[in-house]
Amino acid sequence: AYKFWQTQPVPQFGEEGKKLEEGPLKIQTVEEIDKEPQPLVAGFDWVTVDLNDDGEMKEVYELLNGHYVEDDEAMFRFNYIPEVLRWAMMAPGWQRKYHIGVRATESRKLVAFISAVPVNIRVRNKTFTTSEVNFLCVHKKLRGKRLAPVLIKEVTRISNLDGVWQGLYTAGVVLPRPVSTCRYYHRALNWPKLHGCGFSPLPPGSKPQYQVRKYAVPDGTATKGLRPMRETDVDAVVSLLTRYLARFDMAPEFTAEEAKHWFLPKKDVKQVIWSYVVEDNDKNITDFFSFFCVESSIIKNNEVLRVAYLFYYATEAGLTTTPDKPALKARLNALIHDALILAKKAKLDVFNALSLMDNGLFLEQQKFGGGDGQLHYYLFNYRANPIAGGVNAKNQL
Ligand code: YNC
Ligand code: MG
Repeated sequence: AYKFWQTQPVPQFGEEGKKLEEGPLKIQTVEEIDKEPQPLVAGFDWVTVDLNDDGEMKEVYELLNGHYVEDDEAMFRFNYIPEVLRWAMMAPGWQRKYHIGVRATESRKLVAFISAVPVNIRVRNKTFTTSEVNFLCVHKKLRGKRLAPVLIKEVTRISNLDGVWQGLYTAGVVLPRPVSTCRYYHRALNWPKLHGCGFSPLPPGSKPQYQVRKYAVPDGTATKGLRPMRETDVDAVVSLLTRYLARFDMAPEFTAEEAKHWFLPKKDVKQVIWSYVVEDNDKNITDFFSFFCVESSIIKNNEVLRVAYLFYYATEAGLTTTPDKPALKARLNALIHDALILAKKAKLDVFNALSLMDNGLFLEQQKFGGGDGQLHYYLFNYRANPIAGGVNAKNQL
């Protein structure tokens, strides 16, 4: 088992248990790294994809739309629209050489893809740069041919040539060896639609109108001072979020430029990201929350589900010197309740969250239910002791 992964600088199964000194597993220099990619089997070529080119963007979109991640029962498949792909893959520090594709030599068809963006991540008291790898995809007709390891080695090589030695990624599958594992939780916003497509069963003894009533939310938000985040809030949000994330063992570090990219909506046709702040009477930003939308295709009828994912949040209520759990719990419940109202207004059908950060303080009260899905968090070339509730919320993508 794990013929490829057992050759890679990742913690292997069977080594867990003892508390380890944290840090890189393998130290190399740029001079030792191959200057050329590993050759592909005959009939296929390496390419880099130009996501600024509408035609090439469409090719990536079509590959992912047809061949990317499905749920276990093959009912839904992520439908990454170009707005989402730009947001995810053209974050600050992005470079075209990290948008790696494989084309069939004859037809020029794009048949495989992998990407990465640089992310500074803190694991306990150490901060380092990682390549955050995402959108690994092989056309269904080329599965099981060991192409995935070749793509992974290529994105590693490109990272290494830039002096980046660590990787960060998530997957639904178990690989050697997760640093953290989270569960997905779902909160219905549009129950009839979720029921109609098979996502939400009718609980025994219930009736559709009871479910609709259970998940109804008020028309307007309740938190005083809540408003959409603006560009002038970026520094205040970075300060608040940095202090809040310091409470967790693993978290990304945001520069102002990154916060602007990840949290402020672009002038896109379709909105991807929603971010809100609470401004108090003294004009201080005391709270922040954000969620993004990724559509999923309903495979049986070709409709789309608009799925909200809880993204980052922070509140001064979590930063008091003596951690005051009841105050934090009350504040987070108020904020997330408003997030549900705003997501409903934005015509999103379901709100997802993971079992990470402080989510345990509100999931039940806000009527989230545990799903079947798990998300495993991985670090490449870094030994770390297990982390409860890894927090790179962006890795839900
Ligand atoms: C996966 N998701 O175990 P062993 S997530 C990593 N991530 O290796 P083949 C995976 N490895 O067990 P196929 C993986 N899935 O022999 C499978 N593997 O050691 C491993 N699905 O390769 C697998 N996208 O080519 C096995 O498999 C080896 O043809 C088998 O291709 C796999 O983006 C895949 O789920 C996933 O498109 C491409 O099934 C294909 O089946 C597919 O024979 C649907 O591969 C879409 C899908 C994955 C989404 C994601 C994160 C990827 C992270 C990759 C690792 C990055 C490491 C860090 C690098 C930078 C380091 C620096 C610096
Ligand atoms: Mg393959």
